[in-house]
Amino acid sequence: MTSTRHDWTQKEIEQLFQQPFNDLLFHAQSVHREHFDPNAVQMSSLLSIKTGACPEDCGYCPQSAKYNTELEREALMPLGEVLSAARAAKAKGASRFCMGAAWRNPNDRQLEQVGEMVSAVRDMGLETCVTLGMLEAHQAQRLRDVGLDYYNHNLDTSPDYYGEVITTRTYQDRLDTLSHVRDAGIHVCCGGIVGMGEAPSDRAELVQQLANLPQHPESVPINLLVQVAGTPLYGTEALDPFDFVRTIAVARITMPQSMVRLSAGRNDMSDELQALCFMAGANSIFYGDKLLTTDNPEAERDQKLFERLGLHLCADTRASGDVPTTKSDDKTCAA
Ligand code: SAM
Ligand code: DTB
Ligand code: SF4
Repeated sequence: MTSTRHDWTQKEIEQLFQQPFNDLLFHAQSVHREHFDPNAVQMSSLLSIKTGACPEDCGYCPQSAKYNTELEREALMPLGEVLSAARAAKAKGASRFCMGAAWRNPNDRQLEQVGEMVSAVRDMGLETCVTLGMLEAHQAQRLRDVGLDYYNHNLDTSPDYYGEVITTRTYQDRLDTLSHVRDAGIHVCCGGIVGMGEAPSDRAELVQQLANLPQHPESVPINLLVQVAGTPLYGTEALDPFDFVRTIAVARITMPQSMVRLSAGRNDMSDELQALCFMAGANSIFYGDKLLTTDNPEAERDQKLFERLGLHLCADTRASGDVPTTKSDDKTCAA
């Protein structure tokens, strides 16, 4: 049984990345099988509950007010609309509903409004996740009290490359929010984006940061940059797809018990590339035809792909519609 470590050196992680591709995939798939049903995939659906006009300057993001991306800004969505989107996601087979807001951080009034959405979505028998930007400790506790299952907050890239991408908040700000979420007892969803022009060493450092957190995130989204015209990173040279697969594999090896999510960027990936990502240990996807503001594969295409690959959904305690009595976790995808 592989042990769960939190002391990875950069050199060790770089050596994992540099293994011959077949060796790396075999390694990752072997680790995957120790902990998970290799044919089970978890599905989360996303909804942007507040869109655009964000004061931050994240160089990849179509929602930053600093870039002209022709995105229509939208105020906080009314509760009823959120619930109909959640109902539709559940009917299509999603087990988790993730709500994202284009905020630097929520204020306490906004947090209460999101809290109502979380409670109502949870009552529908879905797991809940929100991503709202930076949180203070009391805000994380409040979200725990309303029953939030997961908070998504990404490190995005390595500490070294970070300043090339974002200047309006620091790496340490992100680590602080993550520790507030962890301390509140909410499951952590934390990953990053590759294909932003970073060096191979930056991808290794990103994985190192994630794997050396005091506790591994329960969910690790690996996003491939979705290039949006008007953002500073538009036109970045495309990442070699095999390097994307390698990133998934090394995340799987270093965080053996975490769900690794093949996240943004699937719309531009072939079915074969996605299959390689599942082989490398990805066991979660974003499902539904939209991410936050950009396109994701149609649900029907994913259903067909699952059928062709013999993949099935993770058994989910909430899928029956029963209101859970205990906080569910991802053990339902366990080997
Ligand atoms: N505003 C909040 C924040 O940044 O924490 C929450 C929403 S933000 C859109 C959530 C995450 O989406 C970002 O941290 C980033 O990792 C990811 N993301 C945003 N734009 C992306 C893009 N063009 N390609 C890939 N991932 C992206
Ligand atoms: C994550 O790591 N990826 C998702 C989710 N967490 C919030 C967001 C991807 C956004 C892609 C660009 C967009 O659709 O706006
Ligand atoms: Fe704002 Fe989040 Fe986009 Fe950054 S990633 S610009 S914080 S919405």
